[in-house]
Amino acid sequence: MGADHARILAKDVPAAELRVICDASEARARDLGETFGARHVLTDPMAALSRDDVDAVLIASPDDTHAALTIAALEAGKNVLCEKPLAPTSADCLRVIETEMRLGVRRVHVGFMRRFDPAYTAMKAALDDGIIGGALMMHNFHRNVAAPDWFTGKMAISNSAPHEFDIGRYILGIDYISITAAQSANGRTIAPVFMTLETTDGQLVNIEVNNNAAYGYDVRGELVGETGSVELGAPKHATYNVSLQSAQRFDEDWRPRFSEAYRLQNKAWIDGIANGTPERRLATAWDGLCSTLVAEAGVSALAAGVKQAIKTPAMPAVYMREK
Ligand code: ISE
Repeated sequence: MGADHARILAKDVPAAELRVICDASEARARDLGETFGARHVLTDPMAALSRDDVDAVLIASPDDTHAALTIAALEAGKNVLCEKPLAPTSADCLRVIETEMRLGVRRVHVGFMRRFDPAYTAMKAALDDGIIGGALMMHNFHRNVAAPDWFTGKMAISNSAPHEFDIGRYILGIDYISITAAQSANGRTIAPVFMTLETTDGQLVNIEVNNNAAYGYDVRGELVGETGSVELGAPKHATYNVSLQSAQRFDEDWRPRFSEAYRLQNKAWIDGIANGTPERRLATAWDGLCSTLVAEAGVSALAAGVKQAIKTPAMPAVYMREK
């Protein structure tokens, strides 16, 4: 994912200059640096964060390093785009928020790029424009081809589902009040997880996460309103008609499926730094906290087998967006 962000920033965001690539593997960092024209290659993130010639840092390291690196970047006066989740624990998300508030800045954004996806944008516009009436339910499918060997069962909830937690909260303009979670008992290492959430406005949101779908990367959604519904479209660029069959291809993973969303998100992030006004779709550290609170409750619901309440604290004024 870091390599893909390096490519986007180097090739698709003219206002950005890719200055440093930092990776635990010097060989990989050097290869990327040469490919995308970064001037410096490092393996020590703190050395990268402290450079005077760096204004902004994109963090795409393993989830449990996100909070510490984000805090270090804030302390070094940098702007941050941190890949989701902001942190696997709400306590670490709160450490980031406390750092921003102590420094009196709001310089952290979180990589919930689906907010910039054209299909989700159309879904939100249909609701905001009153085309389907008031929102009642949202159905979500999130299917990966195969989980990497380091992926755990609860990561379906803590690593994959945060996208649905956030996009549901963003489109509906709500917070969640409860979650139930269950996993199919077919014995596979990462069997599908099914969740049902209730919102502060009385809606129901359900999410299927299947990290071993095998057939393709397939993300679907349907927003159901009082007078209609909006289904998520997926960019299918071609239909193949051969041997008495017609077929369309699935993407192998999220990078091609959400390539436009990543491009728009990263451009909005850099443009917001340049003009001093963050684009309102960019997720903040508070959005990161809200998603992780849901994920923590979801993991507890899965373990306990009973509905878990979700208690979202009042949003500090500094994170409130103008309407
Ligand atoms: C991955 O980290 C992502 O963020 C992808 O968008 C998501 O589809 C995948 O399930 C996650 O593991």
